[in-house]
Amino acid sequence: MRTLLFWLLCLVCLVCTSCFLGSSLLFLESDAADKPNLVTNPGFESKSKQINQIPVGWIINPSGLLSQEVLSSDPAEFVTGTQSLKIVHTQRKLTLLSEPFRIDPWNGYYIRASAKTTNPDGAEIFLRFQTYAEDGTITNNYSAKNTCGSEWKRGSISAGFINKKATFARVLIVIPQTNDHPIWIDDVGCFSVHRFILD
Ligand SMILES: [Ca+2]
Repeated sequence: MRTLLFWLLCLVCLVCTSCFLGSSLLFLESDAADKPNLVTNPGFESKSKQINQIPVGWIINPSGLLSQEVLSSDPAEFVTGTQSLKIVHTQRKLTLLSEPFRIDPWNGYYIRASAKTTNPDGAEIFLRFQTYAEDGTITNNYSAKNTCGSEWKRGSISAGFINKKATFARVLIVIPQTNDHPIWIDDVGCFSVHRFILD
């Protein structure tokens, strides 16, 4: 009877621990300090001055928007470096996708991006962290909403318990229709901040 009680207690503890870990995963900006940023050109500093040239290290979807004047570098607004990416005059939602980078599914990742807008109603930016198996199949899709306004606002994702088939990932930033109210994006990042097993 005592043995049964012991194992029942162990089971309860295990379930509680799993629930706790699963619901309390929260990485902070301080966890990313001194860690390498896995995103190429995260501050949109490497970019031609020409309007509509996609920043180095990023692609845009749908690519048809390239024919419109929607993207530019803005040296008047930035969080890091000397410029940010300015998006304006979009008639529909668009997504910025970072270049893919290698990940380890046993690690935990902190993902961030800052945004602002002149829209008096604010703008809802969606930050996503998408992981993929070697064949390109999506294995995980983390998402967080960043409702930004006239001041720079940072949104973040704490990602862990990644599907063990995942080998690489991208950061995605989903921009709503802007019309005449620009949205600025800067200071993107993805950092490996935790290890779930002992090496
Ligand atoms: Ca910048």
